[in-house]
Amino acid sequence: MIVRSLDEMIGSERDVEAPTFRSRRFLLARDRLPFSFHDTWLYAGSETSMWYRHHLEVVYCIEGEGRLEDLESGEVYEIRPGVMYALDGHERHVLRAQTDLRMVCVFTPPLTGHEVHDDDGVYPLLTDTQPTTNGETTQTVG
Ligand code: 9YT
Repeated sequence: MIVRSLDEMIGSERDVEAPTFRSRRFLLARDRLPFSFHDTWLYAGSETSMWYRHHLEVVYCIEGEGRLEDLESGEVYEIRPGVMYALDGHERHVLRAQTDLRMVCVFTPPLTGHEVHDDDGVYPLLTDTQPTTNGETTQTVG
């Protein structure tokens, strides 16, 4: 069994900052589950374009307000606490945070924690199979 609290994430390697969000990764690939589990804050006024070509993601809003645009269908959805969306078709999308937006995210396959969005908002497909210089085990496979 794995039990972790948000306090343990803050300031650790599992606490990742990006230009438009901060994400605390409770579960990553190294935890050997088939998904990763994140508590993500998107900053008020920010706009994040994403396209998870290699991953499926489910997102559940627990605080804040924003708008989600599906860039393939053009549909726009209001995001508020209690709203979930699932990117079951690898849709390109943009998330606009009107206030700070707190989202619980599940990714499969799990993130390793070393992914960075490319210019299209894509995370590469990494696996934790080979040692790296910092003692982590990460390999790019896609
Ligand atoms: C809702 C959202 O931002 N999903 C994207 C991934 C997440 N921010 C993360 O942990 O990288």
